[in-house]
Amino acid sequence: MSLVLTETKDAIGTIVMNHLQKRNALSEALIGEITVALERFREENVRAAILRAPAGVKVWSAGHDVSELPDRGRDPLGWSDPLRVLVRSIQEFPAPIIALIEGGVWGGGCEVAIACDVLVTTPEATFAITPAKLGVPYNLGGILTLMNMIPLPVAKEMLFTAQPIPASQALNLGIINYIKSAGEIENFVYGLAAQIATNSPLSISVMKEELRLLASARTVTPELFERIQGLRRIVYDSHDYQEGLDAFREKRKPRFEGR
Ligand code: LCV
Repeated sequence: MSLVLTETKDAIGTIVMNHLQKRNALSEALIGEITVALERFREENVRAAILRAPAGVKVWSAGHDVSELPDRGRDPLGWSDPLRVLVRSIQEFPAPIIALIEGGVWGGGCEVAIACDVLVTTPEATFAITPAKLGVPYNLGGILTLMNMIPLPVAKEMLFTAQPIPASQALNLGIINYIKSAGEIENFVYGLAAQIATNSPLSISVMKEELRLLASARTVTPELFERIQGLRRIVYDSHDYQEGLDAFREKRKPRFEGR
């Protein structure tokens, strides 16, 4: 059974994440289908894409599929981790991707959403960044995505509390572009996509890539990189990392001991 529904019409591609039994948890299988759809859109010279869940969902995405996170001792968010692959696919896709968001966006789902170029949500949407809740050491690229999109004090609050923020606060902070009611969001998003599709695809794809390259342009010395990787290793080698995974799998609250 396919985990996504896709459609291409008038040079606008739509991907509906449709693994509702697992609340669109970003499993390797779901991510694989999304990236295949994006590749097809690229071949079809789609001029705008929309990433969404079915209308009316309570959860847009439950974030990284926790059951696929490795046990302690291995970096859970390395370069080839499916979630990292998906974020890069979105950021490197030549046409703008609009995230049409209803419901809760959790963990890595937030990074997928803010990796999109324009975010439009319903008033009930919420955003929760959850590594601290699971005991996971977020990775360098993920932290940079968050730093580029969210004011630092708010990024720290979201990372340290792991609590959801409402769409209204995300709008005030400029994390999302619009809030629209459930009855108007679809027409609004497709109107935005149609507007983009009438403009120069070459100009847009080059500006999107310029923005991506400049946003990620940071001086990261070997010492800085190795220091950060060493810090992250302390976490994913830890008792607490394993406890976070075990607690999720056993559907209980984790008991973190700081070791
Ligand atoms: C696997 C799941 C998941 C899931 N993985 O429905 O950002 S980081 O670093 O933290 C990164 C590592 C990351 O993204 O981690 C994941 C962060 N996500 C979360 O903390 C959200 C975890 N999920 C929930 O809190 C609830 O599922 C929500 C509130 C999203 C929905 O609650 P609801 O009561 O509607 P259930 O919890 O009953 O979930 C339905 C099924 O989906 C599975 C969950 O285990 C359950 O499966 P079973 O029916 O087999 O028990 N599921 C939900 N989220 N992230 N599986």
